[in-house]
Amino acid sequence: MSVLDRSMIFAAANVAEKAAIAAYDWIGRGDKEAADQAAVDAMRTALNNLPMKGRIVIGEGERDEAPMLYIGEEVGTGEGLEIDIALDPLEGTTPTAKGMTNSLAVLAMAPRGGLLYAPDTYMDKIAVGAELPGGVVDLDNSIEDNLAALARAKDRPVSDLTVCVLERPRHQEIVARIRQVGARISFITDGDVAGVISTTDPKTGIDLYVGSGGAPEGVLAAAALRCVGGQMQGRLVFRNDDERARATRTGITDFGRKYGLHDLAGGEDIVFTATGVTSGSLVDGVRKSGNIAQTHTLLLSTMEDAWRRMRSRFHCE
Ligand code: VTB
Repeated sequence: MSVLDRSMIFAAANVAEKAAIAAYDWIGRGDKEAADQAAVDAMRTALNNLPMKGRIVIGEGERDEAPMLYIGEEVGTGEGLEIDIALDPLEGTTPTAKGMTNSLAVLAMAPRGGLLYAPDTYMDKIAVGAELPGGVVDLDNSIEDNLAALARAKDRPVSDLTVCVLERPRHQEIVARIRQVGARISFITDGDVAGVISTTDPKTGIDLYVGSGGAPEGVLAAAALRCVGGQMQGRLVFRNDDERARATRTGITDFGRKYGLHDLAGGEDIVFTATGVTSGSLVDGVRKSGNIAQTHTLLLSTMEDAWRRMRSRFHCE
């Protein structure tokens, strides 16, 4: 029996849509802080209109550094279900500011306790799509072994596999090793939520996601994979004591823990929505003409066995 009902899927989508429309005004204007702030304000206003006892578990940061949508902030009208919310009002502030592709307004919801309360640190991640044998890849195996196992499971040569990797100097070694065994790499400049999800969508051609990105983005991606199938593992990466202290504050005691998909997003009912700000592999960006805005949103949930994309039109002020 579901605790969440389907109206929650559309309610969540509406929150992401509002954030994306607000960020639209800042596309290509070189000001990523302003773009983020616009999305944050709009998302918070929309969340506060929802009939729920909402609590942010993945947000803009800790209370002392994020005036709005901080981790632990309560949102919603205060009536109704206790809901945990993971959000990234603007996943891809840089691509938005630079007028580049692949930026999203993202939101996941689950009844209380359904999403990992993760610190704002890095996370090593690995993910593959659905319909593969359980444990086909593993964070503790070498990239060479993971690619060989994935190639066997997909009955294709390693040279035919494509790995999505965030383009960062820290990934130099793994990139060299992927090239050494002959697989293709599809780099992304930002946006590893979309990168992870792309492994589950055959039209992207992505077979594997690897590398380290934000832990909050890891929880959001896991929420999406719970809805559409796929496998993911993550392990927090700590660069200093401040980051270890952040983890302690979120209740983490085992710093070396390998999180599986259900550890990251364990809720029985999960809703995930992402609206395009600029166009990308998952969804199209916002279009605006006069006072009409059009949005394109991915709506996923564990309550439905479907990939749903929705186009909406809004009258703006
Ligand atoms: C990723 C990516 C984000 O941060 O998590 C990345 O998904 C990790 O941080 O879109 P670095 O940029 O420090 O490598 C983003 O690029 C921005 O939040």
